[in-house]
Parts: sequence; structure tokens; C-alpha cells
Amino acid sequence: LTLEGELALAADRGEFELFYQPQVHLIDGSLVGAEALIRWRHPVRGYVSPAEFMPVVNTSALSERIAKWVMETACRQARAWELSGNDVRVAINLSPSQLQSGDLAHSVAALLDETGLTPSLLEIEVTEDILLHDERRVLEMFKRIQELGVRILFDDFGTGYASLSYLKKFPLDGLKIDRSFVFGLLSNSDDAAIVGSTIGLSKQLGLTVVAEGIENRATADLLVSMGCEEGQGYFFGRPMPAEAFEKQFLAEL
Ligand code: G
Ligand code: G
Ligand code: MN
Ligand code: NA
Repeated sequence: LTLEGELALAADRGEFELFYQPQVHLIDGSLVGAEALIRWRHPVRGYVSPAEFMPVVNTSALSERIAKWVMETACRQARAWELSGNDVRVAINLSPSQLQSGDLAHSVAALLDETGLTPSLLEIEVTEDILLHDERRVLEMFKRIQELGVRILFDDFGTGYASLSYLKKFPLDGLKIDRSFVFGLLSNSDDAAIVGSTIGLSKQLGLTVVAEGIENRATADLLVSMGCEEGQGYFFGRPMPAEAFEKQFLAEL
């Protein structure tokens, strides 16, 4: 069986799960949201990272099916949390192939309708390589999704090829500063310059900025002093199953 075949079986057998990683206000550590990250619970190998299987998913017929499953699972979870009195913004990741499959804006609208989720509690993280695709079509799709009230953020910002002019052209709601710049923040002046400029740029453009890969207090403090308001990283919590996330971060369900 090829990996693609195994993945199709895994989907049939319900072996995929979403883990949730907290996103917090850096100043007081309060929860603002969660990034949903897919895991494959393999019956023999245990949890398999998406870094191993998403590249195969993205070039296969499974791409759209997995995207739908991720959206549906995340929206249902976010709605359950919302109903329990916890407004948790849930961010999902969609690869360029997933963004281009079918009519995504229509799928999102149908899902919001079906679950009753408040649209602003859903975020979509996209990587800069989506901009390699038909610009007009992508722009149109982003607009339709945002008209629903769903937010779109650029993930891994700074690692791609995208020029700053795209920030003007695309109606984004925010940027996530890639962890590769955050790791070196305390020791590397180039990283500090890049992060500082990205925060400044985001503010000037009215975008939310989220720093990823925060692994210690000192990095969080430095980010606050640089004007970054939201962050995510092992220091605040690793990606974890929904039940663990609820126990650690949510009020009584
Ligand atoms: O969670 P982890 O660090 O192992 O994720 C590795 C990579 O897989 C990251 O780049 C992340 O964005 C991506 N990823 C995680 N979950 C999903 C998902 O549900 N869909 C897509 N398209 N990518 C994901
Ligand atoms: O590409 P993307 O930004 O979606 O990747 C998210 C992944 O980054 C998560 O799956 C998670 O495993 C990883 N991650 C999140 N926080 C940290 C961190 O503080 N340190 C490291 N090394 N990885 C992190
Ligand atoms: Mn992401
Ligand atoms: Na990233």
C-alpha cells in the first residue's frame, strides 16, 4: 500500500485528529484562541506529524476531503466551546491545493450556517505560496470568505517569496511571524530587526500580528516591549487534544 492509500484508509477509519495549541495575549497570558493542527493517530506508529503526511495529501485526491474534515471538525469544536461560554478563536491551516479545491467560500458559508458558529471565531491561515496561484481568483475567494466574517491570516510570514506589495493587494486580517525569526530573537540582531519591522508594518497596516514559536518568558517579554500583542509557542502550551486543552485553558464546560 502506498502512503496515499494508507492515508485514504486512515480517513475512512477516522484516524485523523485535531490538536489545539493556545494563542494568548502576551501581556497577561489570557487565552485568545487556538490553532488547530492535524495529527494522524496511526494504530502502530502512534501520532504521526503532518510534516510527514501533508505533503502527500496536498498532491493527492485526498486534499479536498481532508480540508473539509478539518474545517468541519474545527467549526464544531469552536461552536461547542462558544456554547459553553468560551469564545475561542479557532485557526485552521489550509494549503494552496486545499484553498483551490472546489468552492471554498461556499463550503465555509454552509458550515457556518450548519454549526451556528459566530464567523469571527473562525480563522484561516494561509501561506504565502498561495500567491503563486491565479491572483484574481485568490483575491476574489479571500474577499468572499472575509465577507462572511471569517478572518484570514498569513502564516509563516517572512519565509516565503511574497513581496510587501501583496500586503496591500490582499485584504488580510493579520500576520503570523514565523517561528524561525522568533527563536533567535534574544540573541540575533538580524532576527530582532526582522521581527521588529514586521510588528511595525502590521500595526501601520492595521493587521493583527501573532508571534509563533515562543519558548520562554524572556522572548515573550521582549515581544511585548516590541509592541506584539499576541503569541503562541511551547512556553504557553504545546498542541494538545481538545480535552486536555479544555482542562488547561477553558472555564468549566
Ligand atoms: O503541528 P506541526 O508542527 O507538526 O505541523 C507541521 C506542519 O503541518 C505545519 O506547517 C502546519 O502548518 C501543517 N499543518 C498542521 N495541521 C494542518 C492542517 O490541518 N492542514 C494543513 N494544510 N496543514 C497543516
Ligand atoms: O507552519 P505552522 O506555523 O502552521 O506550524 C505550526 C507548528 O509549529 C505547530 O504544529 C507546532 O508543532 C509548531 N510549534 C508551535 N509552537 C512551537 C514552539 O514554541 N517551538 C517549536 N519548535 N515549534 C512550535
Ligand atoms: Mn499555522
Ligand atoms: Na509558521
